[in-house]
Order: sequence, then structure tokens, then C-alpha cells
Amino acid sequence: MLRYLLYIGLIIASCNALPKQERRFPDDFLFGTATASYQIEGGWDADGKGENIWDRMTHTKPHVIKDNSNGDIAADSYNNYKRDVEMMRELGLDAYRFSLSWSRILPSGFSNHINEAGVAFYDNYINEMIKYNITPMVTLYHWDLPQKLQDLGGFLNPLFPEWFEDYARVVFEKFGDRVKHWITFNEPREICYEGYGWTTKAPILNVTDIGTYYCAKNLVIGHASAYKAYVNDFKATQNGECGITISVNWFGPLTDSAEDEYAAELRRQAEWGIYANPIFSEDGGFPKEISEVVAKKSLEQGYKKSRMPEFTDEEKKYVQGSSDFFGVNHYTATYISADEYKTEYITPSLLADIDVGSYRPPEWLSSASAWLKLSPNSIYNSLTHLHNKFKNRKFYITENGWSTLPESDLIDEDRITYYRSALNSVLDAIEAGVDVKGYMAWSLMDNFEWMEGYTERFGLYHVNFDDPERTRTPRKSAFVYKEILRTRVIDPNYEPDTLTMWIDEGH
Ligand code: GBH
Repeated sequence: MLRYLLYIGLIIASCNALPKQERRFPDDFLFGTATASYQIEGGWDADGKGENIWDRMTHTKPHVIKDNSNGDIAADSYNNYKRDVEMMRELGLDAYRFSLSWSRILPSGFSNHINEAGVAFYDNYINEMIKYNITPMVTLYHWDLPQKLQDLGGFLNPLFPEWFEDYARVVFEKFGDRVKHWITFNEPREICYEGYGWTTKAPILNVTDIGTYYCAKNLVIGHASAYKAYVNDFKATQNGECGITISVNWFGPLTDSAEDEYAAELRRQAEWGIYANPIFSEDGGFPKEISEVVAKKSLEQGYKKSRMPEFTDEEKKYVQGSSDFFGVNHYTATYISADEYKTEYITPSLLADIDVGSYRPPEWLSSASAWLKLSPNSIYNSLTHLHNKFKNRKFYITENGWSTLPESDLIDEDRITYYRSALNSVLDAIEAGVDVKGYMAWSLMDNFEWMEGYTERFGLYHVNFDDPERTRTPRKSAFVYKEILRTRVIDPNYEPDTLTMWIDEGH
């Protein structure tokens, strides 16, 4: 009898287990990796490139970077682009997401002078990808604003949307015959909050009361201008799509109380709602709850009007619906509480405006980055939330990844654990009906990790920054990722039998 029961138990267990193991990514799902110009290219003043805000900041205030380093050479992709594409072929990538350096193409930021050597570099990079059937996914702006535009106020200048549209038209014109996936901005939160409202990204403006909010409005209008330029003047002949990438980490309520749910919603609006709502929602403009909170606090603080600007009806209409897809950069999660785990914030500022507490369970696996922990199900939580809130959009995960310390070896088990967990969460979202079209791992290779310099490494490939050749070597995770791409299945037990790379036939 006991044996019989065990036998039944086994059948039930294996029936339950089977569909999970068989879960497959669709054949047309785009698997890739991502990078950004300033983080990999180097060649900071090569062949006519203009100065950008990261050049200026790292050269004049080197101490703001943890190891006093900069991206002058970085992974030297400016001279190593063929090796980069060879790595893409080794991994068997469907797609590669990278960004264009605005000041390499337009040294002063304006379209009166186009730097042909810069255009040629991107032509070569793109052509090499196309030759091997790798789909380029191109970000127009990943944080490296031409310095001259910053001198004019950058994202806070009301002319910013026009400048961005002019630049966008140049790149659509030059590369749109081959590039079919465009992303205007990478992570508005990091541009506006960290760069204008705080000190953790260039131009470290630290205008805590209004920097984030005014930047946010100009940024989404600039995005819409570039999108409309594409739709009106390029889409019919070039046949591509254009969207935006927003960082959507998961912020869920600590308890199921209404107060905690409201607190979590406020934090989500502060993090990404102020950028996503104007573009993707039906009501348009900034989200209601955070607008009300900032308006009320501003008046109490003696400001003549809200520190958060409004959108006119015309502006709302202009921005609404201006995206063919929602690009999501996702890394981690945080629990939000209405009154526990609070810290003192500089007042006035975005975090003081929403004034909520945040908590991360200490048992979550930790990476080399203080902010990055393995948060189970957080991709599923984010994507299903966005899917419900913004009505069946098309999504790409445009970044997701894990950091290790520079001195750790090539056997990166934690990164493998992280990628498997994240990709299972993507499959959960797809099964729940979310339209996810692709996934880009951050990053193809180690690179300049902004304020952390070279002290945190996100690469599937290790880069030796002491070697003038910037030699790239695959980590164990590269082989695991390659196998997932090849089979379209996540095998939790797969072990590569060599750490020597090769290129499969047909790549
Ligand atoms: C991405 O930014 C960037 O697009 C990419 O360039 C970068 O290299 C990569 O990620 C790895 O950092 O959780 O409240 O402590 C991610 C930016 C960095 C934003 C950490 C949130 C911590 C905020 N994220 N930051 S918090």
C-alpha cells in the first residue's frame, strides 16, 4: 500500500514538474545583451568627438568616482568593435542593445556639424552585426550629453526637446536603413533624479527641490518629439519601431494595509510613474497622487506654485501614446512602508516629498552593488503591474543583470543563479499574458560602472582593464546564457564542460 501511494505521489510530482521544465521562450523572442557608449567605447576625444558631461565631470572632479577613474579608454570598444561582435556571435545573440554617443556624432550637440568619423564608427559597428544576423537595438541617449548643451542648461532648458529631435533626425537618417529598434532615452529617473535632483550621476546638479520634476517634463516632451519625427518622416520607409526605456524596479507594500499600498504607489510614481504616466496612461501628464502631494508641500513651504510643473492639455495630447513599446530595465525590489524604516531626507526633495520607508530582506542574495539584491518574482511583479496599469503594452526587458567584485574569478555562480531566477520570472510574466518580446542581459562585458568606476563588474565577459588590449574573457555565466539562448529553455542543472568559447555554425 505504502509503495503504491509513493508511486502515485511520484506520478503527480512529475506531472507538476514537467510543464515547468518544458517552458520555452518563443522562437521569435529576442535574446541579447546591452551596453552603453560612455561605459565601453573610450576614444573620448578621438577623431573629432566633442566633450560630454561625463568627460567634463570625471576630468574636473575625479574624486566623485569611487576609484578616481573615467571612461577615457573604458573597454576601448572604439578600437575593439570587431571583437565585440565576435563575442555576440560566440553567445549566439539575436540582438545587441548599445547606445550612440551624441557628441561623437554631433560634437557641439547641434546638427550644423556632423562628425563623419563618428558616423563611420557606428556604421562599422552596425554593419558588422548585420553581417552576422544580429539585430541592433539602438539607444539614442544613455547619459552622455554634449557639454555645450549642458552649459545651456541641459534638460532644464525649454529648447531641449528641439535639440533632441534634431539629433534624433540625424541618426534616423544615417542608420535607420539598418536599425529597426530605437530607444530614445535610457532611464529618465537616473537622468533627472540622480543627475539634476541629486548627485549620483552627471551633471550632479543637486537641485533637490525642482531639478527632477522640470527635467522629467522636458525629457518626456523631447521623447515625444523624437518619436513623432520617426513616425511622420521615417517609419513608412524604414519600417522600425521607437520606444523608451524606464527603470522599473519593484516597489511593493511591506504589509497589505491601505497605508502601505498607498506609500508603495507614491514611491512607484516617484521612481518611474512621472516618466511613464505622461507617455503610456489614458489620463496623461504626471500621476495624480504625487502631483497632489508635491503641490500641497510646495505651498506649505512658501513656494508660489507647485514645484512639480503641469502639462497643458495640448502637451498631454502631444506626449500620450508616443511609444511603440515599453522598455524595462529591471534589477531588484524594495518593500515600502508608510511609517516604518524611514530615514531623514533633505527637504525639499523628491524623497522628502513622498516620505516613505523602504526595506530589503537581509536574506536576499547580495551582489557587489549595495543596491542590488536577488529579489524573487520581481520581474513578474513589475511586468504584470505595468501590463494591467497601461493596458496591454508590448515590452522588452532592455536591461537586467548582476555585479561581482573585480577580484572574483570567472566562476560566477551567483550571477548564474540570478539570471536563471530572472528568466524564470520573465516566463511567468509571459504565461500570465504579458507581451514580452525580448530580454537584454546587462552586460555583454565589464565596463565603467558610473560613480563606482571599475569596482563593480556586470559582464558576461570579464575585461582586463590593466591590459592595453582590454582582453575579454568569458565567465561561466556566458556559457550558461549561451545554452539558454540555444535551447530556449532554462535547464537548472546545465554545466558547461569547458570554459573555452567557440562560435556555433551559422553565427
Ligand atoms: C543601469 O542603471 C544603467 O542603465 C547601466 O548603465 C548601469 O551600468 C547598470 O544599470 C548597472 O548599474 O535601489 O534606491 O538604492 C541602473 C541604475 C542603479 C538605479 C542603482 C537605482 C539604486 C537606487 N540603478 N540605483 S536604490
